[in-house]
Amino acid sequence: MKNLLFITVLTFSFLSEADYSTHKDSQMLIDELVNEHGFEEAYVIEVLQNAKRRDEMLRKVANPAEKTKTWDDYKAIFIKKKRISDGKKFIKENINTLERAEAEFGVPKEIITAILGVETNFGGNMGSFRVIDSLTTLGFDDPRRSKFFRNELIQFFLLTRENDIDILKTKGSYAGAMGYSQFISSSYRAYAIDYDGDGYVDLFNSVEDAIGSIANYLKRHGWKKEGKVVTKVYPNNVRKFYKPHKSLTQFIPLTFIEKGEELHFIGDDNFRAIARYNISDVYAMAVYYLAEEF
Ligand SMILES: [Ca+2]
Repeated sequence: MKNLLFITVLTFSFLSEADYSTHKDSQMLIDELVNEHGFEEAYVIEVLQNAKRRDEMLRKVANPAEKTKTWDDYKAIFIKKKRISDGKKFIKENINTLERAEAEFGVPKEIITAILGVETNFGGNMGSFRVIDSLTTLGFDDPRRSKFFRNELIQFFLLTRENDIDILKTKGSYAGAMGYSQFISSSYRAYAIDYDGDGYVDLFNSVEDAIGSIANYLKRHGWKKEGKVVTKVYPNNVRKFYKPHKSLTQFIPLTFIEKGEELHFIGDDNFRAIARYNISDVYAMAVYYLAEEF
């Protein structure tokens, strides 16, 4: 009897600690979902009760690969023989959809494919964390970006309602990015499109929807059809040696240390568009390098 009571108390304290419906900041979120978006209060509370705090997400979000790895290390992860051959295969298998997206949005099939390669290995790894756990953990307990993630949590409630997906079962990256193209909830709602014509936007099961959505995302973030991603330049008089194309509005000096050598580039509108996908220069550069391999 004594033991049983002990176990009960332990379980209770574990649950109450992990229960996001009673977190000090939860009432604000519940009020917003109920008053502004018309959710049932009991539903929101039940979802938050079922969300679990995962401390590893707090650690991961504080130390993303883009920040902790050198360019050489980062490049070695993404520019690999296997990923290059998988990408070439992907292009062959999806050539019609890729060419349709290229014609409609002006984004080359190689760039769309490279993003899919870097994000999920062409759908092979879409993330194994429950999105509800990521977004509650980061939204309530991340010291730096809780406001951003709490907004994503609201967007996730809306997305799951609109698309009729299970809020407790949906999986994604540690930061709540989902599907083939790893869209966070706000991007999913704003930029994902139906591209296989079934009338439903499905980044989890439709490669075609993912291809169209990536192209749409890049176009909406400034991709220029005839533009460049980067131009290699030499350190002195960068501006003098660089001949910008007509539509250039961005001029982003970039330096990458590659095997001990300093390389200089000017990033263009299209570099900026890729970097909007994942706010990081090394990410955009890896996508560019991988696309060049196709
Ligand atoms: Ca669809």
